[in-house]
Amino acid sequence: MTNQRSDDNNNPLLNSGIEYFSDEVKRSGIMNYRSTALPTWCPGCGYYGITHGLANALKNLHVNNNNLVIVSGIGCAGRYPFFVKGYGLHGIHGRALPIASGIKMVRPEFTVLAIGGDGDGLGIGGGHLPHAIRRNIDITYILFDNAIYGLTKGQASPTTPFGQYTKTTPYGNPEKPLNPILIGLAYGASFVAQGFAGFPQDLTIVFQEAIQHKGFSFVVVTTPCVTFDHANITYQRFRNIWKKIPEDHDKQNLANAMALAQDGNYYNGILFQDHRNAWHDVQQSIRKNTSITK
Ligand SMILES: Cc1ncc(C[n+]2csc(CCOP(=O)(O)OP(=O)(O)O)c2C)c(N)n1
Ligand code: SF4
Repeated sequence: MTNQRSDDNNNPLLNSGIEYFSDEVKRSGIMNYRSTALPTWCPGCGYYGITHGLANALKNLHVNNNNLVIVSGIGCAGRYPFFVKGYGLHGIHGRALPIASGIKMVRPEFTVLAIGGDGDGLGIGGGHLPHAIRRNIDITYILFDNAIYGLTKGQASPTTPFGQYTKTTPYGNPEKPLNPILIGLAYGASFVAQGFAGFPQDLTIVFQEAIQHKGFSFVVVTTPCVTFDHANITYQRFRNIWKKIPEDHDKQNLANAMALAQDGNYYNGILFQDHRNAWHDVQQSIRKNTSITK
């Protein structure tokens, strides 16, 4: 596999001689998980922080690039597979989860990540989330939650706060937003975590745990859309409101995780983890003709 993309020859920045990646980044080994394609995201977009956090996690886990598959839907977040050194599938809007599930079902040895924005994953693709979760298929789903439709230039999304002004809500959003963490917990995800794009080091830890978890891992990353949202998710507003998960929080206690998800705070880290059988374990037990165990 090569991390040189065929369209690199036409990339003006790469051909300009400007060093895009610092020596420190190059020495860190992180470039083994970054393609040479340069992101087309707006300068300052939270997606850069997520990219850094995830590349670091893949590096720390020594994930084999030849076994790495990133599946995305459509949106600014959907461009993600272009920037990772591994196999990538930029799919259709809202369909990252069924595609990723299918890949993992037939190639269980692959590390499969599904990526998508809040519109992709909770709007048009919202019907797929409960089914991927209830199958407990061993993939990691990272929801890039900027509470806006970025690619289509700033319409309200399923997580836009009540009252927020957007292109489609000129008098303020009249609808209540979804709470993705609570949804993940209520559907029964075996791993639910959250983080902030402005804290890439913390994201690395969460992503590592999510990828290592055997079963469906749901990671919600709150991330600023610096171009179309100047009021809600901004670095200035969000940097100081994140809280550490209380030390006495029991990750296996669903009711406590649900309480944290609804108390109005943002908690950085893993809220819930349940070590139950993943989809492939159940399949294996069926193949062995033994009874299905929970
Ligand atoms: C079937 C279909 N409907 C609508 C669109 C238009 N569309 C493209 S991206 C997008 C929203 C993306 O928002 P989000 O998933 O939040 O991702 P972001 O761009 O913010 O990363 C929409 C509505 C489309 N491409 N395909
Ligand atoms: S429009 Fe928003 S989400 Fe899309 S790249 Fe720009 S800042 Fe990021």
